[in-house]
Amino acid sequence: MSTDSTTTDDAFPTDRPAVVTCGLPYANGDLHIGHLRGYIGADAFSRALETLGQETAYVSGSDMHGTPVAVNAEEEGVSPEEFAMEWHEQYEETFPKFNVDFDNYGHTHDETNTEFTQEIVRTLDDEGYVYEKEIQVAYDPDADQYLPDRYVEGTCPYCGEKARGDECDEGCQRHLEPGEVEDPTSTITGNAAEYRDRTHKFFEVSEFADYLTEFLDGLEGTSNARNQPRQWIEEGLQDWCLTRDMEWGIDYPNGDSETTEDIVLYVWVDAPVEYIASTKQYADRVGTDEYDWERVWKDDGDIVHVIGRDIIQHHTIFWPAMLEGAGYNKPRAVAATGFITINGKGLSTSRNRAIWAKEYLEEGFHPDLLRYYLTTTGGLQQDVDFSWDAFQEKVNGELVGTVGNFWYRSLLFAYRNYEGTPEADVSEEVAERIKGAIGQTREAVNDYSLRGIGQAATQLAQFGNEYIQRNEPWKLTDDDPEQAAQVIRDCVQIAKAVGVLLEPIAPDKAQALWEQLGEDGDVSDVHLEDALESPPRNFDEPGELFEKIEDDRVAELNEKLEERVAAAGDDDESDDNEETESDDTASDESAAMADEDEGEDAATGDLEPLLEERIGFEDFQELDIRVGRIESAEGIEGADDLAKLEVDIGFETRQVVAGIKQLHDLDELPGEKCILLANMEPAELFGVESNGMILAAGDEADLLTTHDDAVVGEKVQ
Ligand code: B3M
Ligand code: ZN
Repeated sequence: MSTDSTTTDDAFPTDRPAVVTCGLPYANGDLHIGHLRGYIGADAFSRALETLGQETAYVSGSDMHGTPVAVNAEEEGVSPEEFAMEWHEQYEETFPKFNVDFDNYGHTHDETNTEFTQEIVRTLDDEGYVYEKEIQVAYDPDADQYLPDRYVEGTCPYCGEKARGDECDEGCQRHLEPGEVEDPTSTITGNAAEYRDRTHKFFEVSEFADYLTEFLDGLEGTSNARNQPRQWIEEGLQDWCLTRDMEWGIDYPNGDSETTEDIVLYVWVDAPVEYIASTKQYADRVGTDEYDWERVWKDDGDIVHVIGRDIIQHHTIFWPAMLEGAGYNKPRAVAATGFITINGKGLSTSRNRAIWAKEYLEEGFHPDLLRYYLTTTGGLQQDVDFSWDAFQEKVNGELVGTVGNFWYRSLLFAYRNYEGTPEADVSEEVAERIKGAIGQTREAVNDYSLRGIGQAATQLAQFGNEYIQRNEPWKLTDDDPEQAAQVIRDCVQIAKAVGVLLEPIAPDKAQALWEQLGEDGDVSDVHLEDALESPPRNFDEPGELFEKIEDDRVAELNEKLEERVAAAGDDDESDDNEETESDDTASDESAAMADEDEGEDAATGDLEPLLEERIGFEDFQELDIRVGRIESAEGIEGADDLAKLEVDIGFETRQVVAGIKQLHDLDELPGEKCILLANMEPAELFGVESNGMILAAGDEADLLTTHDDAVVGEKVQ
């Protein structure tokens, strides 16, 4: 069992309508692979739900408001509306090219979203959850302008990293309230900002602490989306400033008072409301008999949010509090993905170290290859590194070598010898194996494991290859034609089943196979059980559906990427993208190894003697020791002392096995910081892979940690 979901007796498919959403892209620039991971991931998940027979809508929209759009529009010298609309239209064209098939894709500036947003804020206000407060707001005297959010930069008060006005995107990922960033400078003029008093509207998020604790206990999805917010709640929730000194955005409802005259709602108020607005637009189009949006959002529908892990706080604290306060339903799951790195380094748009959506398509690669790579390389919450080499290896190995090879050899053999599907019943062994794969998919969906969904399909193809190899039908055609027909009959069924199972991830390729089998209609409309239905008796000569990526192609792509990163200049320190992880540089404040506190002395007689032999600094540097945060901890069955931990180390989540089962309350560990030796050789203990070592002192395994602001991923030196 994966640790990714809480167990539920209410598994998918349910008899309620579901909605799957992905984070709204800011309509402010080209899309890249970091964005695509979320849209493709959510698309694959929603398709997978449908194969289970779950009624599902997949919706999203462009995020048009706020400073992310206003700042970029200003640079281009156009109005935010015109600017955002152009990008919105581009996105609408791009998504289908990656087989991202939204049931509705709207935007936050339209009437539906404006109405919903104002209605929700009005309700929160009427219910007494909103109050006014005078706060200090950054102001640029030269530009004669207030400086909300991205108009201001400074230092994060929590972790000391460089931060933007409303988010610590290079450090601890926290949301920052107006006035919180230290040493603020204006991004318009570069001048130090002044602070001025302004009255703003605040939402009493702190009132929802108990509600949110309970909500998180029942929340499905990835464990990071439960554990991080639990920690924030423990630290004490701050109320949330709902308004900004800007023109671009949605007006505060009942907005004629002096306070609300020159302010608009903060972009993070109206952005998630687009999930509701977009669902309603879909229902309006297909009819509410077909899809009951009110049941989803106001009653008991299953709401699944797929997001990047940098916006967990917005989706697990602010958003559910807003929904609860305004009388709406709550999310069933929040699945938060890790980041994408490129060749082991943080994706950076300013350094042009990214794989752009447009570029990928221009290189002529099929979208399903990237879909497969992004969904099946690593678990959902892990960071995924993209390199053209790794891409080639995965495509050539799993898609060409395993899936494509099996499809082609089975169908070709069947076509040449039987002009299609041989007349025989599927063997018991193969029917059982296919049923097993269906069960695997079902479980993977309920575990929010896209990789599991992909693996169910590829492992079945792998079985198919072994089956054909083991039975050698080419040797049987003369001596035992009946048995030869049986083997090929089985293989054709496996081929079809692999297609049905792979559809959520590689919809075009699955459809192509479907057509090669002579099937009618769309494979995206069938359910998992159809994997067991016989394919048509006759089909035409098949073609190969996957093509090997050659080495010289990869060399060429690597060169191109290197050249453009070099051209962008590697001396540029700013990582300006919200998907970016900071590079692997330890800050000055990294935790020191030695504990200088000589408090209570243990009798030295009980201590292990000090080692005589000294090591050089180089030897020490070979140890890659990192600050980590424990995301989950569970005992390993059959092992008295061992626990399996998932530890976030900034770049990725590591699974480690530690001998602490008896020594710690495992339920208490998620959220705790720890110190992890990251370049420890992987080992397997009780069949569980351990990929690192948690450092602990003494027989009681007192876990090492840091005592200040060292952030997750920082190097211990
Ligand atoms: N527009 C993009 C981001 O921060 C932001 C998402 C909104 S989701 C409601 O990833
Ligand atoms: Zn921070």
